[in-house]
Amino acid sequence: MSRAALGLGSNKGDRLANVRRAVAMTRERIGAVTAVSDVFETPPWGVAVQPRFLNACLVVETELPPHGLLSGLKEIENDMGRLKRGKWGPREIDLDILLYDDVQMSDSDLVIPHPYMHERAFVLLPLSEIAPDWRHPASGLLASEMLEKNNADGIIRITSM
Ligand code: PH2
Ligand code: MG
Ligand code: MG
Repeated sequence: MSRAALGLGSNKGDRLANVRRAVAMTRERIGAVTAVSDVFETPPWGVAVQPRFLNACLVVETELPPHGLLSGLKEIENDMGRLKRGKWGPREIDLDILLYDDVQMSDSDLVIPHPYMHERAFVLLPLSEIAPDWRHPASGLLASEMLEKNNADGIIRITSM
């Protein structure tokens, strides 16, 4: 059994319903969800001119190997009506693998840990709540320590899951 930390984001449609539905589908298809963060509204990062996101993180226990997990998450995104749009543009739901045990891997489809997690407060703030002891396998830093190096301005806690 492995443990993965996932990041969830939505900035299109009923954002809160999308995030909640994605958690339910993760539970049905991926494995036991052992921790869920609060939901935060966050300013768009990367492509700045787009609607604000709702972001959250969860921890799931799964038998799926990294690429199997990635396929399962993409199926959830597709089944929730996500269309191929530009990189970093608006989406109904985005499900990203942040951490997978202490795995470090990189190929053309998948990079673990997530290559941008250390520079995204919208990931690090919810992650620090649910995985306070989980160190980034490359840097050795906790989410809370990575968060200190980032600007969390404009991030608002909206609700619990
Ligand atoms: N996801 C992106 C690009 N920018 N900004 C915020 N605030 N939240 C996201 O989830 C997000 C983003 C690409 O996946
Ligand atoms: Mg993403
Ligand atoms: Mg993604």
